[in-house]
Amino acid sequence: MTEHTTNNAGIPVESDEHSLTVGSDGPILLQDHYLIEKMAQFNRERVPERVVHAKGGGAYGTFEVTNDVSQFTKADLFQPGKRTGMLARFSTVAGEQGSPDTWRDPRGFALKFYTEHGNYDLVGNNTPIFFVRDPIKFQDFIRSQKRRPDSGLRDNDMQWDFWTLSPESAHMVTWLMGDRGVPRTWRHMNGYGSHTYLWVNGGGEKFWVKYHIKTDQGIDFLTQTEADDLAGADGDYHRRDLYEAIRLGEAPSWTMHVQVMPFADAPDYRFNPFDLTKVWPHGDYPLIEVGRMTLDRNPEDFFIHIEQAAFEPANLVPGIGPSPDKMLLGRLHSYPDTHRYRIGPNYAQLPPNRPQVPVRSYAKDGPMRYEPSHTARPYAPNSYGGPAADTARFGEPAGWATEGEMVREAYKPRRDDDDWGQAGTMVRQVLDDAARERLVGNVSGHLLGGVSRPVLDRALQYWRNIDKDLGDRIATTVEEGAERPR
Ligand code: HDE
Repeated sequence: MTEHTTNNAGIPVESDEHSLTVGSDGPILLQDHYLIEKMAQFNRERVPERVVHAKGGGAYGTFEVTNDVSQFTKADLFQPGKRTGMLARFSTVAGEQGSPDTWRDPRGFALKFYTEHGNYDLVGNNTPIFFVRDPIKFQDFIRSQKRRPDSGLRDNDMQWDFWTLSPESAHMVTWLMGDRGVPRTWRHMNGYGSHTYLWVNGGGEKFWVKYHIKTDQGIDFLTQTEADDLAGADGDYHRRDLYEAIRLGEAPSWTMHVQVMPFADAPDYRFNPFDLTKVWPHGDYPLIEVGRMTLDRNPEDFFIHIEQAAFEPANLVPGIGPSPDKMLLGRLHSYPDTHRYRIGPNYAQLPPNRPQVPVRSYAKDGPMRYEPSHTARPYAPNSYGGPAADTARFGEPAGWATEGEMVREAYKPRRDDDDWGQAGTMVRQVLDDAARERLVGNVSGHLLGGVSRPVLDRALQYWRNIDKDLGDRIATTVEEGAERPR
């Protein structure tokens, strides 16, 4: 039997289809509380979309440890034999809520682990690097990828203008314009923590780590033509793929590895280990397996669990800390700030965000709060049995020593630090001939999509700086393309 409709207060409604009127042709009555509730609720259905990473999808799953890394970290989720519930959200960066999943863009790879010491969030991308290395440039970078204030259109000229004026972007742009710039599905891409993080073991020893979360489905990509076709045929291609795979019982999995750098290596390493535009070559620091994450549960309600999911790099649990990466330090502030604006100050109480351990914080009240306070008195310290910080167990901050004058300066370049070197190595040593060919095609196609001089000249020089031969080939292809009637 069909259950009866109620209003939001649980009161049975009189009709799903007819407003309350005076006679069937008559005016609508203000006392039709249900009609007004429906209209009002509808007007408030949206929360603001994420300012970046607006379009995405995700699922719940489990992380299980498969290798003993307790010598490097005491974090409870990485101890031998441990299984921890988790949530993952994948996304594009620049597109809006309804934008096609197959636009060329980095993909967000955001993970939330519900550990015994609260939520650990590892908010990464499908790239081990990023476009800029100082958080003060992030807003400008994102605006150059989004829409023009005058026309409301995206604009390749704007993108290349920013990139070529910010040569530190070269490594990431090479990645983006290559095959990995459009993964076949979210299941067929790797995730990376991208930043360097600090790990601390039970004896207080410190290590620098980088996370690599490798797909067990194998890396696969879409060509530009396939991606363009799909953008028209099925804008939700990636969201659909993940949902359907899990619905059909084909739970995707990824194997997490870390590169571990001894704490004392950082000052003399040949690349600045905290520069987000650089990788650590695996020959220097090999991958060490940690565990496997499997996503096997679709959210029961997309809005509640995915749209209101709030990831924040500041959610670091005992045994894990930040590094001096300026981008990471900037992010520690930015995410909770956007959640308070986008979802509301009590976002941490919502189902995807609430920890699976008791919350005993002294926070209280505010819009939409519904979990009672467990602090006996609303202040600390108090004499009535309220929680008290256990500094003996948790008092040691996971940090590092530092000193110096206040300055506004770039990182000091190291032996092998420059903006072009690692991008060139990728072109020459990681890509094969066919992948290089596709890279030339992708870049020249993009440059032919409305990039004008002098930005175009700078872009051709940018590619020659990365690799002379590749840059020449791009220049030739662009010149030939420009002569062809379009
Ligand atoms: Fe983000 N980023 N970001 N970001 N980011 C957001 O947070 C920001 C950066 C990443 O699925 C926002 O909730 C700043 C790097 C992912 O919900 C915002 C800086 C990396 C997601 C924000 C960066 C990321 C976000 C927008 C420069 C990879 C989606 C809405 C310092 C390592 C998470 C929101 C999800 C989302 C700020 C740079 C990854 C505005 C200021 C680098 C995966 O707070």
